[in-house]
Amino acid sequence: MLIHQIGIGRTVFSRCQARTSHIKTSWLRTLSTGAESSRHDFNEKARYGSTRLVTLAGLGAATAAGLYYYVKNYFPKILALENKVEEEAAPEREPGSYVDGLPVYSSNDVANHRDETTGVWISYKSGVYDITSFIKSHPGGNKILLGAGGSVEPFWTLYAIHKQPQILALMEEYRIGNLTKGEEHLAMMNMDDPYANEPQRHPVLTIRTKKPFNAETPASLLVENFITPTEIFYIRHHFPVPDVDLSSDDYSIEIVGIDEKQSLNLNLDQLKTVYTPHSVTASLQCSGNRRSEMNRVKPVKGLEWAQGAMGNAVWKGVRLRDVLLDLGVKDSDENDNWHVRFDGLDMDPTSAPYAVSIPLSKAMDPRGDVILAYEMNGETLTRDHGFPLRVVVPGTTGARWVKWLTRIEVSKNESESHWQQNDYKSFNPSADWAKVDWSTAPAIQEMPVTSVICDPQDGETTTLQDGKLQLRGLRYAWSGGGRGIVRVDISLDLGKTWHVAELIDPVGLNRQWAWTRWRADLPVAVKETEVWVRAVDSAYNTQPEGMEHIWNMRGVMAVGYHKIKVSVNAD
Ligand SMILES: Nc1nc2c(c(=O)[nH]1)N[C@H]1C(S)=C(S)[C@@H](COP(=O)(O)O)O[C@H]1N2
Ligand SMILES: [Mo]
Repeated sequence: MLIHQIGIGRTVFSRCQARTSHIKTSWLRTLSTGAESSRHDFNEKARYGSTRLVTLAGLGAATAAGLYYYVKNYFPKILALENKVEEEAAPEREPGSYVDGLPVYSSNDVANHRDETTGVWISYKSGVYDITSFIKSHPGGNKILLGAGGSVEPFWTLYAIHKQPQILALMEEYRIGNLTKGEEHLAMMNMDDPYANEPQRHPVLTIRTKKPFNAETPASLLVENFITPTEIFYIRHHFPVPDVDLSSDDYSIEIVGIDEKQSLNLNLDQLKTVYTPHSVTASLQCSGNRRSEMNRVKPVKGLEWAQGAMGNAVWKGVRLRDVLLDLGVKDSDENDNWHVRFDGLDMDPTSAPYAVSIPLSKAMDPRGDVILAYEMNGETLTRDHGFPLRVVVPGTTGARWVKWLTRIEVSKNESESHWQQNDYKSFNPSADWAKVDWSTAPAIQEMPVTSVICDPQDGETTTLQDGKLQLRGLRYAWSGGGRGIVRVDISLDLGKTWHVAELIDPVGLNRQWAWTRWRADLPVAVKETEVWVRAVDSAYNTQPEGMEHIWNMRGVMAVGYHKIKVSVNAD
């Protein structure tokens, strides 16, 4: 079944639109004016300011989802300051609740207070807040007024996970009144839903979150095919999906080198005609794949992926190496420690685009197969997978495969983005979220070896065939860095004895970007059995036995043996 995308006309969240003047949504317009430039000084102040200023910066940003950025980056700090914050906090009551005796304002009244001359008001549920005094005390604060005159809720429905009770309690300090009863909803309607123009998705996907959309392929379908059909391929978004209109001249890819003279600006047609196409079959896996198994050891922070945040596809595009050579990047070991940064068109509400980087040496490696892809499985990329262009970084974790690619920059430093610096890293199992220094761990690039049994499923009852348990059809093994799978081992007796599985797909030792499916038919004499699987890659790396000792607070690289329990029916 093929899904046809439906375009609903309205485009949100697209930076190419923000660049031209096609912006239609009110809050996006606000975002594009100044939000970007203020982000840095806001951050600086938050970092170096007093407790109070940090707190206030958070509140100022709360006028929109600048709060989101704040919370995300300074969450550990907020936790550390929690006690302090509580001392300072306003009257204890349910934030946003109706408070008897306070004046009542309509959503129109709130909308008429958008700047310093009128005063700056915002609403949250039934609460009306005047945050003008904060703006005045915070130089440059007016620039971060993203949602002035409206409800902050639409921003928080976007990033519900970041709605922090501490911030909500603080807002009550600025409480001036109640919103006219029945208008809470209206206030929200003043904002456009940035998720109004999402593509349609295949109903078989298991949804983890709707906004942003995150969904995985059910294990039972996952590896029925060596190449995962596009319409059931897992989807991992941080934000709403950009909608790029190639018929307008808005879309281009900016490519900049280390010195100012090095710069290229290409549209998609130019990219396709100037460079030789190159295809690569490569598996894409999210750093958080199998996180739910790790979560069972002890809760971790992140989407609860089972085994389906991975797929295998044929990607076609042009070699990034060719483009970079054209730009003037030297094919030499002088720049081995440099990086290539990628920006997507999707952005957080402070206009920070989704951005990450990879080592330049990977991009320049003629055998690294890094491509700027415009096709997936023989068809134009779908919006969910990055239309019109995404980077494909074989052997490297999914987070680096930037979708809706709009900017590439060669740099001596890694991307400064949140996703490069403060996410997608792993720590010691005892590391504590509130105290951890993210700069001490490198960003995940190549992933370790992993393997999975998809059929039968954990807890399933299965029927023996000729007295044998069939682990057939649906399982995969894969390793990062192009290391092929050389062996898959299965144990039915908790590791006392091991069987060797048969590898189904052709396997190379190196430059093996695709997964390898395997099969095993094993005799079982008992009714209940626990099946363990582990893979060995071409460097003889194998998986750790359990998730316990690789447990990390973010739940990334959950690559312990896959263990399932199955009951067997006598045949
Ligand atoms: N621009 C952009 N690129 C992105 C992301 C994103 O949110 N925005 N998510 C990343 C992550 S974490 C993963 S795992 C993969 C998922 O790719 P897919 O949705 O095509 O499966 O895209 C990566 N590229
Ligand atoms: Mo991911």
